Amino acid sequence: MTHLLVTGGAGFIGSNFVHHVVANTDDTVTVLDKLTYAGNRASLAGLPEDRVRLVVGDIADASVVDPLMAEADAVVHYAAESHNDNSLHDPRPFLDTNIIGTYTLLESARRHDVRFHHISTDEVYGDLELDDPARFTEQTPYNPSSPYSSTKAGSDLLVRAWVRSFGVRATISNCSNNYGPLQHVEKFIPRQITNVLRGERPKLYGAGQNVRDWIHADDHSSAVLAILAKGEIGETYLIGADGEKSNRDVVELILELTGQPADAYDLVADRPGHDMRYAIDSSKLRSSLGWSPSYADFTAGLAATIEWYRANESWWAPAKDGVEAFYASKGQ
Ligand code: NAD
Ligand code: TDX
Repeated sequence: MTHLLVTGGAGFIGSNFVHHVVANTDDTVTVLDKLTYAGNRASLAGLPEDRVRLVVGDIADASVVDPLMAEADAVVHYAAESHNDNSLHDPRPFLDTNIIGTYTLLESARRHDVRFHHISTDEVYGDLELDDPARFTEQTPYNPSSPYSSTKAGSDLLVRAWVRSFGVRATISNCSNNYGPLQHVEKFIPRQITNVLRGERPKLYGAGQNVRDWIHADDHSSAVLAILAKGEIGETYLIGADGEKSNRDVVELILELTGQPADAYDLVADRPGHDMRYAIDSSKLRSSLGWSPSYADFTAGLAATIEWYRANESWWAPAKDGVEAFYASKGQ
């Protein structure tokens, strides 16, 4: 049995990971989460108390991190400021959490010689043109566009340096866009689902042509467990499920699955610096660690996600009005 320290485990992907760990392993988990606007205690509701403990605190505070690191066999580091639109409005928290927070965790893992897995994003590679046959690989040069993605790129480079300079036993994964239950309504898919559920129209940035490569959060979790179990120290693994779709196609599918006309959406102001396309080549993860995704059917996964939001309005409703007021102030 392993004891995991999961940072950001009350957020979207972190909480999905904790549920996945409880369902699929004997491991115990301490979640360290600051419960920012994006963290939600309710996302961990129903998990067994003898296996999952929540500690509310900041990853940038060494006095909080150190005792938790000392008792862990491994740390899985999800905590981050994660939303591009927020990073364009106020970049500072992204530097504090994504850079200083990751540095604080690395120093603690170094002191206690704890295995470290760093969760990152494909956005560190910048973007691709729509007609480019290329996909991102582990060899693609870093070229981040936004304050968010540049702080994630910086955090990845810190991890690499701590492996090489100090022998920290770390791996990194860079995953594509996640969807599934428990995602904050500020993000694209939950925003559009909850708009439709409230009788509002989905909002597409620009012309809606931008492409994202979708993976179900549960498949992200199984990939992370595979890397923890079998990944090679110092290596980076790209995680993706061959799920490229334009934003317009995703909105039209949400409208179809909810019985709305296919054109019942609004085009709104584009995101400044909006990355055009992300696409992941996950061959290394598949061939070297034998991982493959379980959610092959995006339409079925999206339909189940819509049903989750329909059944869990009390989870998302408190955040919805504030998020929409923020977007309205930007013409989005
Ligand atoms: P999220 O915003 O839903 O959750 C982030 C969590 O971190 C929240 O619970 C928040 O309270 C917590 N947190 C923030 N600052 C903290 C701090 N200083 N100390 C402790 N906890 C803090 O984010 P998410 O979408 O679940 O993303 C999780 C991770 O996965 C991030 O590192 C992100 O870069 C990465 N990632 C996300 C995606 C995606 O599609 N959402 C894709 C690839 C990688
Ligand atoms: O209302 C919207 N309308 C819209 O067209 C919103 C909120 C978004 N969009 C577009 C912007 C993107 O092209 O949808 C796409 C997805 O947007 P986000 O959900 O904000 O995700 P993205 O910017 O692609 O970043 C996500 O994937 C990579 C996560 O938020 C990051 O944390 C992760 O690193």
